[in-house]
Amino acid sequence: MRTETPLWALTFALAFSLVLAISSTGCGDDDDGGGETTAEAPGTGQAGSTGTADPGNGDDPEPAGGDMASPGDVPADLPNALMLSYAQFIVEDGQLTPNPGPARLGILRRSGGEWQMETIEDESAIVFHKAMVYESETVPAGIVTLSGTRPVREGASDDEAMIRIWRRSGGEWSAETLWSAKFGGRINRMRDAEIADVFGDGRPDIAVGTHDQGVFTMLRPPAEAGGEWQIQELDRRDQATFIHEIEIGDMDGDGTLEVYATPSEPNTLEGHEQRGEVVRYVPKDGEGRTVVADLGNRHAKEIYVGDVDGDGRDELYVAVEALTEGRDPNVTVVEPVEIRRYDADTPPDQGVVIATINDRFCRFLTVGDVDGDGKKEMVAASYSSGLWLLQPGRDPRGEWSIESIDRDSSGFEHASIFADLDGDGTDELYVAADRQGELRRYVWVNGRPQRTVIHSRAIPRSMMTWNINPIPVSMLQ
Ligand SMILES: [Ca+2]
Ligand SMILES: [Ca+2]
Ligand SMILES: [Ca+2]
Ligand SMILES: [Ca+2]
Repeated sequence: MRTETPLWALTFALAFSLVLAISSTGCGDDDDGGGETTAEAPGTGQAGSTGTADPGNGDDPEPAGGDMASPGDVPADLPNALMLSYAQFIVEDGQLTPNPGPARLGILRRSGGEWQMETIEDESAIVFHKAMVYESETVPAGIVTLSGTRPVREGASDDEAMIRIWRRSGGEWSAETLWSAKFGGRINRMRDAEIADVFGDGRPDIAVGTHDQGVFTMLRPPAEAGGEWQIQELDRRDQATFIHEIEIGDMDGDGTLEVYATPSEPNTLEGHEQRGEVVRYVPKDGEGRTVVADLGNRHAKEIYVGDVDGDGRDELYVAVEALTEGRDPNVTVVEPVEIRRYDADTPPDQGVVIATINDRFCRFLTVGDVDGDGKKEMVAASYSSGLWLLQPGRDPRGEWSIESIDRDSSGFEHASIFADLDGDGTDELYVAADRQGELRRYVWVNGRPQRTVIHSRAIPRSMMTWNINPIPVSMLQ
């Protein structure tokens, strides 16, 4: 009997087979047990200031931090929690099955000296790609989720991708659907979104990119409380175009926000050449798609727009995936991951390589201030070579310094975020090390990263963490 592998299964099978190939066993404790709070010294090593990270050539690991460090000292109560967006596979009798479970949102908060995990599941989807806090003067605060579905099937009712907003009332969570859609392909995903006042009317909008079909849509909140959201589709490609990432910023400094997206060709199992680009839209000015980064025979699933170098102007960073040869598990990197920088006046083919990472891909860039000195740092979370700290040098348009934060941290997405959960003005780094089945917190003590495991699961491959975002605990009451 010939069976066709559905695309979602292929995607997840690819993801999980890669994770399987590199996975170790036996780490973690109970899935929902709140995790074990342990302090560890991550396996760090300086990669020097060459702008190149090569895990094969790093120095010997050195212990992190000093004797004064007490990294386990997370305050007993934190005013902010973390939202973890998951896809999950059903575990039966302790065994992992190939059956996807409902989309799952984990809310992890620290209260009374314990990390406590609460979960929300949505049976109408098999993945939450992201969850974000939303609030405007016309819309009460809630958690906005982006979901992806099973493949479209005749007569099925669960194959619409959805943007929903969740609120708690009387202890129960309920969702209001802001936008649900099928895009004409086999699978529907609200793949990424960002929130900002893109139209400049004082109300934050939601900019959404989809996978498949490369649809770019703006969700505009009602002008008056209780009114309807406006759904404005501003671009649509075809089934062979996936958007993985949306960013918003003002790179040209004219006071109007631009929206950036990363359309690329579909993934292939071989992982060979895959064309991609970064495009810009200016919805307020009615300006359509403009290519700002032409990545040739390569592509990116991760970009970051923001003022990292502190000169008052936003710039674009693109994590260009490697060129590789061979199939899993024998993949060779031909051209490594590059982090390229583009300013508003950079031609699309002239991005500056600020760092390279000898890995296959890097799906998360996050920016924060690890030492509270007012200057920002960037963390690149690569697929299998760990976490890297990137800092601009004297010329932020040249090569940056790059050093290892932790080599023992990996995952297909490797979702990471800087967030100041304790509100002390210094960002902590939170990382979903899916291969290790752990959620980890890093703080910098005496200039060195200190790792604490704040949650873990018994079967690392049972879940994939797509995104992490903070949420005020006051919204969870
Ligand atoms: Ca602008
Ligand atoms: Ca800047
Ligand atoms: Ca800093
Ligand atoms: Ca902090």
